[in-house]
Amino acid sequence: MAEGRFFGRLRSGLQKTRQSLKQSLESVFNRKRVDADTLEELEEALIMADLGVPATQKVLQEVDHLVKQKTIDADGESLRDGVVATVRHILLEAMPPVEADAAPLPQPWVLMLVGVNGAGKTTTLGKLAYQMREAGAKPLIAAADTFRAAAIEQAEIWAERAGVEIIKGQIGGDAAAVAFDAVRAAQARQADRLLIDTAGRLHTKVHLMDELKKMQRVLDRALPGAPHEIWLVLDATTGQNGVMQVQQFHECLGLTGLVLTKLDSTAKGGIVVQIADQFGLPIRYIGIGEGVEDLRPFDAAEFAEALLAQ
Ligand SMILES: Nc1nc2c(ncn2[C@@H]2O[C@H](COP(=O)(O)OP(=O)(O)OP(=O)(O)O)[C@@H](O)[C@H]2O)c(=O)[nH]1
Ligand SMILES: [Mg+2]
Repeated sequence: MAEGRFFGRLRSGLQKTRQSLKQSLESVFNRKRVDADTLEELEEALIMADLGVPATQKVLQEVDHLVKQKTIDADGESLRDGVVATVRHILLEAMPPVEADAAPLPQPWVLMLVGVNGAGKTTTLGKLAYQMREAGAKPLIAAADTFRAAAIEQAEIWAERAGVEIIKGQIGGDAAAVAFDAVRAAQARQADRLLIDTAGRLHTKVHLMDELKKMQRVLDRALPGAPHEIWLVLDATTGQNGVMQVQQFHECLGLTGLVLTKLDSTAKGGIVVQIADQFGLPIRYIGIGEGVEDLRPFDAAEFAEALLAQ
């Protein structure tokens, strides 16, 4: 698929966020002269856009610095450049590292997707399976959400859509046991990626979080070193509560990445900047729709541009 189409999709996916940022920032950027009032207005607009206090302060300090250094002019239009540059800089810190040594992936490479109810775990898993298969890999899906019959059916629909096989357990069964069996199945079938869907749970419920820790231990027993990645799937429309979710899931499990979903249906995409700033966690993917292709690798420059371009 052409890059242009990809970017167009990202741009239209982020339209709501862009519109809301634009509305609040436009009057700031239209100022002829930057003074204390302008900076205060900028601060308010960034907080409203869910950048959070620390990231907002960072942007303000940097912009102030640029004005004082005369790197940018003290007018609104230059201010825009300063804001874009600072936001891009913050987002760059959340870019997944480039695998320089290109070490071969463990076989199978095991990924757990975790998150609160309805965050988009199963959907993301389906999109990922599809993309991996398109790229020539052989993924296997494990439906380790044994809470609801509908959850297993939903994973089955996605497996079919993605054209990959699925391992499922019994409703009410032990999710960790499903994960264990799935590792054995992946080995037997020579699948090179194992994608494990887990049941949604509140980050505040200790016993539910303990179940994830158990799955982590059981996976390591089935295949030392597994799971190789644990990604938190985060609904970007939840705003500030998302920050708490990252904190608690990370404390409990030691996350290795984030996926931010529903960026197409929220005006609060600024939360991405806040989370990038606050946790040193790579944002692996962003979800910009419900379709099989609506999952994009996170690209800081592209994202900043799609977010703040005029
Ligand atoms: N617009 C939009 N909708 C999404 C996106 N990702 C997921 N959804 C929708 O969000 C809803 C919940 O998605 P699921 O994948 O079922 O979420 P889940 O985390 O597996 O939910 P539980 O298994 O109940 O915890 C579904 O209606 C999805 O279609 C996205 O990027 N954009
Ligand atoms: Mg699910």
